[in-house]
Amino acid sequence: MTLRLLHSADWQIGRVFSQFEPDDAAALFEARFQAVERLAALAVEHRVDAVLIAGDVFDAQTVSDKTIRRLFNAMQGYVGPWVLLPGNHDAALAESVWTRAHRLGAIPSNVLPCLRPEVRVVGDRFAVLPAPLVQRHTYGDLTDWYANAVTPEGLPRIGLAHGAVQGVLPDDIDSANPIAADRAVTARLDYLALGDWHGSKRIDDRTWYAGTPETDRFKANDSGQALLVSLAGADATPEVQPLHTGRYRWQQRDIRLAVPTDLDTALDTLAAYAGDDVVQFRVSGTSDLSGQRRLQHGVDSARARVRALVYDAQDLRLEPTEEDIEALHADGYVGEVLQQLRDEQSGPEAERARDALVILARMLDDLAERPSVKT
Ligand SMILES: [Mn+2]
Repeated sequence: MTLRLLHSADWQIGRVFSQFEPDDAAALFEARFQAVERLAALAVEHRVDAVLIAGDVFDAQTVSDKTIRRLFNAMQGYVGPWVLLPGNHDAALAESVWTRAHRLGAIPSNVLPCLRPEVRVVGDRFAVLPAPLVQRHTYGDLTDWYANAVTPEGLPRIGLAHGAVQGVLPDDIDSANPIAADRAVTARLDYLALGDWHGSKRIDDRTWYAGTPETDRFKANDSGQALLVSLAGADATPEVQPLHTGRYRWQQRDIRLAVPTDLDTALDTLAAYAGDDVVQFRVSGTSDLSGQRRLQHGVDSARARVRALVYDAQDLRLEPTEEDIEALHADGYVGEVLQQLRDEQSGPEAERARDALVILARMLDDLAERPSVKT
């Protein structure tokens, strides 16, 4: 009978998104529990034999008791086995988030945290070989023991580990924690379920990163998924199908303003963002004041529509045109200040000069709009 597993990882429950405004940060915090609820529903829908979570279930050892309890509540929709592995963020220290969860009595009987590297048979269907991190960083390969691990005859051997497959991933991964690239072969595993890399990624036929079920950073390609793994029998190659689980779409956009149509591109891009987008929007290059005004309007209106938006115009240089300055009615002393700020944008105080220029332009604008006031 086909063994079906749902492979997930890097839930990072309790993650605080302090780079965003508080209401947006709270929604992103909540979204991680909702992703677990969706995983439970998928586990039921696909009638899996177990759900495997390859580490970093919790984002930190210090998450609140309430967060711990809420996580296990979010798992209630699926009553089959959940096999949980500590990662670098929630390592199985002597005193850890796991020992606290245990003391709280929060862990249901169908949830199996694997705090020790020992074979466990799950539901008489397969043997899992967990390689829990017991500290945040290790420099030895915690999956070394797999090769000599004895598992019951006839049961699939499923590895569960958290770390960096050597020689395959770019080096900006979360932590050291090396895993040999050929581990599935050398340890005769039917499947090796990995975590730490936040996008879904195939290493070989039997070795996959699931990625995080809810994206949590801008650089995480193919995140927001879980893997449905089907093993038809002994020696069969696993069939691995990504299932969509994520809600929010994290996107980063850099637009350089050089020719007039670049501003249209920027405005069109902003206008296309929708409610579940989490956006980092950067502009650089140069703009005149009227362009800057339209851009700011586009940003403000997008900000009120999307989940979260971070706007970075640090490298945008303002070049007021003669028309801009004329429209501001800035002659005499104010006109000189304006010219000075314009020039200072290429000096050491560039950022302050640009900010001052924007503020001054806005004030002059406001004054110009009031008919009774002459500048
Ligand atoms: Mn990790």
